[in-house]
Amino acid sequence: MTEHDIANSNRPDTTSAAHLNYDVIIVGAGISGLYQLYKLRALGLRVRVFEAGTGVGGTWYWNRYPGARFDSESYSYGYSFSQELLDEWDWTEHFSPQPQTERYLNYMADKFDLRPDIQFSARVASAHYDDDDCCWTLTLEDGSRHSCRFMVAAVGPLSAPTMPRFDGINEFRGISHHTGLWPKEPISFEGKRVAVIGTGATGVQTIQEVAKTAGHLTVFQRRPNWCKPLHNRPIDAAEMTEIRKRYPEIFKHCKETLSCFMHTPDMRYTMQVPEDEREAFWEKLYDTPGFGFWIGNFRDILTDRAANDAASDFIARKIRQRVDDPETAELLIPKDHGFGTRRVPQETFYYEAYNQPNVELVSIVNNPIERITPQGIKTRERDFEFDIIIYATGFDAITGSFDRIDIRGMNGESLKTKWRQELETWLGVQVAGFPNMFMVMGPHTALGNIPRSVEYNVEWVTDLIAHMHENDFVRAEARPEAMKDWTRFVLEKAEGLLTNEVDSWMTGINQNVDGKQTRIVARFAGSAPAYREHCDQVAASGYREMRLD
Ligand code: NA7
Repeated sequence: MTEHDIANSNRPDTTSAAHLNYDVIIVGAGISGLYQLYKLRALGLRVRVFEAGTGVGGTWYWNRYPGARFDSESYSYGYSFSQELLDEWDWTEHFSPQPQTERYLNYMADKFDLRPDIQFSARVASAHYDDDDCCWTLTLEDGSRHSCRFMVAAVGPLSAPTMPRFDGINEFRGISHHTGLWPKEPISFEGKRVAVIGTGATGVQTIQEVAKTAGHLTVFQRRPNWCKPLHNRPIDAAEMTEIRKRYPEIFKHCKETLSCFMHTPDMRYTMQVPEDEREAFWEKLYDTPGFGFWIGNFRDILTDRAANDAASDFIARKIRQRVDDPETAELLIPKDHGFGTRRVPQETFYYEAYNQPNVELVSIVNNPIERITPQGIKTRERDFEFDIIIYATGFDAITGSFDRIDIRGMNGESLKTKWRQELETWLGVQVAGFPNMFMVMGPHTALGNIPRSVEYNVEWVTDLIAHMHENDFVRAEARPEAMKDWTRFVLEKAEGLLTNEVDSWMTGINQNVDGKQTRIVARFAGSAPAYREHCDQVAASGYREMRLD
């Protein structure tokens, strides 16, 4: 008998989960949580979802700010698992606006009758693991406790909104909201004095929309981002019929591309392509809908400095052409990082908005915001009065939504504390020391076109849980050495990327959150096919990188 066997022989019988409230608890009813529920219920398991919002949709429930929409082609973003769903749902725009996406996710939830297993307005405060019973107990903010064998954290990589740390935020007498906590009731900007703080992907979508009707819009910009045109357009019934026919081809293609988008890099090296040919290629990409200029560009624009400088220069020239006032144009051109090294916002007449008389750009680099006043915003140089302040200030990304739950594994170890010391995962799915906890879209996983990665992650976790169920296993934990190996592999795959040299949510930086000031490798930067291949091998080997008891 090994030490482990002896320890196990003294344990209570844990093979039955009958004394537990559920077999599996899923945290979050976004794209991941909904699909995870659907899959696990099909195994005949007792599954419960706890969702903080009052409805399904996750990101697409909370982010109902003006102008919110996909940056991925709608038909590459929807679920691919159900032919019926594909047959029944019509996308009406190439890049779906938030209200339609929220309707889509509600339609999916209703079609598969998922709601009875989802508890809404249920924010999970803590999740503690008990190794004697191989189970998790989750405590909700209302104090209720719920036990389960397995916990799936489907909490989203961008779902912990962060506010700036300005004094006086609560003293403002007008309306103010973070974009990620936008209210359901519509807000009119007609004739109003509006401020937007933040110019990331969210800020850009918000600004171009609010500029249409605001009496006066003031944009407070710390660092500009490199944006490219989205080129959205409606999809009519005939085009939708054509798209529907192409679904198998679209999903097959997404499966083969590096990050599951419909765009794939051009395998030429930038500086080896003659300048006129390069320019023509970039003109074409600039006119192409979606992320083409970022993801479908020459293979080396995110690794080779000269290539990146040339691509950046192309976009800078576009900004100068599109913005009338040369000083404003220069403020909108990033000087501290190259194109694509931060998430590229996609825009629709964003730059032209600054040509409107009702829109003003205020750079807060040398003129920082000092405080929020009851009337508006005070910068070092000026007092502004507003009716509405919009905080487009981003998220405590990737690990933030985990940090907000007091997750404790073996011996009461805190996941937050562990990750502050070193971000380690196994396949982005598990963490050694936290048995029976699985993550969908956790750190170190391949993010890319999110639903494509979600479907893979969910199916992989489902297969693992099914395998455990079939074999009467009650405890699954990644081996510590496997976690070290995976983490090392993730770091290796990120080597040489210019992205690593830049502060952004993608490198784990958030100046508004304590302890998030050091850059980390938060995502798996290798290809999605490589990620899947690795995970498939693990499963095919009978999960040898895990200890299954
Ligand atoms: P981002 O991309 O993190 O952008 C946040 C923006 O807010 C960015 O411009 C920040 O400036 C600005 N910010 C944050 N804190 C402050 C303070 N304290 N003062 C002034 N400005 C501030 O978040 P998004 O919501 O736009 O996008 C997140 C992702 O969600 C997006 O990439 C999509 O994948 C979906 P900074 O650049 O830090 O100088």
